[in-house]
Amino acid sequence: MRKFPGTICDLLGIEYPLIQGGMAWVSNAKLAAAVSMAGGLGVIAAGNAPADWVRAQIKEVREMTDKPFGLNVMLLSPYVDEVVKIVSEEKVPVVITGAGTPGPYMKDWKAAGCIVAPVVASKALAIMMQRAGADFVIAEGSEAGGHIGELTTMVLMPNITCAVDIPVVAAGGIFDANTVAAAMCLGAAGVQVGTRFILAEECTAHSEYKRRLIKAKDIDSKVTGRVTGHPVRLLRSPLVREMAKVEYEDNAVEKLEKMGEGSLQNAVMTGDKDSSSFMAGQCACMLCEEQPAKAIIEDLFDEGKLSGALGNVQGRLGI
Ligand code: TUI
Repeated sequence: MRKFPGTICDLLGIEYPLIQGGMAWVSNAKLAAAVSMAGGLGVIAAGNAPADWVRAQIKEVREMTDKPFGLNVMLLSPYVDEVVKIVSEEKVPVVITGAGTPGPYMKDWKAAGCIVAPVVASKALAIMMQRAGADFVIAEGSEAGGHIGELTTMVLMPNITCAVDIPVVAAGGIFDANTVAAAMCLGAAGVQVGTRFILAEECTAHSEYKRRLIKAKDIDSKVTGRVTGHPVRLLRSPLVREMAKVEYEDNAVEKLEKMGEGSLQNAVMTGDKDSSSFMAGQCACMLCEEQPAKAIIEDLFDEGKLSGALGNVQGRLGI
């Protein structure tokens, strides 16, 4: 029997209904290729990177694998107009958008044959994206790392699955077979997993970033920037403490933007604790080791673990 019927596997031509999160600077060609080769959808994150870097990463993935891959376009990027054009020129198989509304770009991307999947954090945006021609949406709850919306995955998923007819992929808080099973219970056609892939052996993020993820406790997950209107979830650090002090001062928006500038790139490239934003989802506290991407995927979709999770549910419900 075909594995994972009724998921995004057929649409995307992948083996596991898994999308690797598009994490700025973390999700480069090497990580994306490893995930795609292991049967998921590997994703390059354009983040705030210049267009030349993005084009080079696409070329690199294609040199490493013939499997489908995705490009995550962060719509607040200063280079967004150029990156949007690269998507069509390179006929990127799957384009995922974050931090905004991709409506104006949709027609060109569809004409170039791309599959388009916006990340949404509300029902209204999901409906709007379906109308604009999205192939599926990724509902990202506020357990996720990085830029987040208000609602948790548990509330966002049912809100969106009942409002649209296109497939809904769940994101935020998914890191093992139990949480994959929970997402499927909420009607997900697949999952997007970010934070756990920072601990992939093929992920080139700095060892200090990985060390902080492994030692993180549940209460180490913080949200900064609520006052700027761009809340960001990250791990507790000296920089986060400084940001919290500034948050309610005069000109907080400008000050926070200045403090945050380059801080994600610093986390990934230098690991310097005083100038880094170690973005991570709430699930960081559950992660304990570095593993090959393939082993992560096999653990997420381990048949024994998935059927164990669902068997336990049936057992407790007596059905
Ligand atoms: O985009 C993300 N996560 C990100 S982007 C990022 S880089 C960054 N750096 C500094 C400040 C801000 C971002 C780090 N993490 N996830 C997808 C996502 N999209 N989450 C929430 C949303 C979202 C929010 C509002 C999508 C659409 C939206 O629409 C509002 C509007 O524009 O109407």
